[in-house]
Amino acid sequence: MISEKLTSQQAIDFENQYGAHNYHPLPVVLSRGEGVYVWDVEGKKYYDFLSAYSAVNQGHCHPTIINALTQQASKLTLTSRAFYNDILGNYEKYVTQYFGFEKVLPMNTGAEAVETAIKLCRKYAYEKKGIPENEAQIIVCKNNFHGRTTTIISFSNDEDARKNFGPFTAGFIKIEYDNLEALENTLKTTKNVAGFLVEPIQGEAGVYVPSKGYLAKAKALCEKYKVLFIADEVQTGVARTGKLLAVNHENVTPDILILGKALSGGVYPVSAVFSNTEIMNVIKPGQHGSTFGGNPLACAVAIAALEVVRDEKLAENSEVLGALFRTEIQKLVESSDLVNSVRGKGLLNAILINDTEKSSTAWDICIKLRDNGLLAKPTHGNIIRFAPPLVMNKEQLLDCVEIIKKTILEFKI
Ligand code: IF1
Repeated sequence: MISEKLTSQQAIDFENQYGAHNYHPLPVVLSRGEGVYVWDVEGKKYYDFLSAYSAVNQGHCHPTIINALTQQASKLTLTSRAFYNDILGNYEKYVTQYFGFEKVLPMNTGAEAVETAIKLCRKYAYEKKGIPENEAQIIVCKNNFHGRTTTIISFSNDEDARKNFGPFTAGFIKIEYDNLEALENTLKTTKNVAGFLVEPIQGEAGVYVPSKGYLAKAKALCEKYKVLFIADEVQTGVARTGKLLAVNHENVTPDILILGKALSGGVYPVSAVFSNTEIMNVIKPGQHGSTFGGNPLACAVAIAALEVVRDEKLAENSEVLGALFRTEIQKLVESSDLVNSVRGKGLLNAILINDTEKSSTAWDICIKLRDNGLLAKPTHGNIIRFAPPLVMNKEQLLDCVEIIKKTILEFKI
């Protein structure tokens, strides 16, 4: 047990000296979380307006989820899939019925689930559609973010994510996001297309909400050309956008659904790939897996996390408070020339700062937001993502709106 209590600066120095420098965190050192709040080591309280990139939808340390964790942790944490256990089957039944799919393949991180979906899509294409082996193509969107493994960055166009990590995996075609003509042209002219992998809202790219009907029409095109529609809802799923899944806004049922992050409420790494029996059964014993995939602790935590989403009506709350947030911030857009626009769905929102991507303005604003008691972080230079836990109430949201307005109106470039 590490007993030494560090000051913020000591904690930062230790991370600098002993940790890889693969992040540039906002200078704040957190030591406690509860609901919509986090506290730093000096005891200062903040609203968490990032929710660990939408993993903590249920709020920090939700008692129902923590209780499930501690109960299971003292009973059975990991059996591996070499043996059965008394909770995985229960979980698989619960979670497939919860999201409306026939089968689930449990993994741990979002990237692992995306990799799993890619493998599933390719294998289905070879074994059920007769695409020649190693010729499968998967259509993806420019400015996508699906994780950081070598295959996933192979189809990224973010140079920071790719540089000097090659050689890359073949078999991916990039098209414009929210462009149905580009999708149809590619489907018409490209041989061996196995699937279309898409984020219902592009989170990392800057919370790009596609045109109304895009997802439904894209799914229809996939049906027409017999390719699998794969929805990556790692960030948009689990009530974040005001529905249980972002695809629910358009009544779209993906052929393959990818979840992660808030599937566990941020308490434990839990991800999952959902599909129907025909697709999922192309994977036979020994062809895919992971030591921790579907472990008892993950199952217990995920069931509790999903019960919280349902019992506390988090999707409905996200819808209502998200609309209120955008309405209030729109007033700021009209009264400040520092904020160009606000966009989002449910409680996944972002503001566009009136400065270049290369400027430090968005970062500097986040430093001031921190000083004023609200934690958020820019994505791509001049965009600040706002994604509080979905357990936030109206009073807290309006308090946060006031902090944001005050910070922006007082900000001097
Ligand atoms: C980081 C970004 C967000 C995701 C979607 C798969 C994954 C993610 C749509 C992979 C993960 C995380 C990764 C984290 C920060 C965060 C992020 F900024 F990186 F892009 F949310 F926008 N699909 N997103 O958003 O899931 O393997 O991380 O569990 O890498 O810094 P993971």
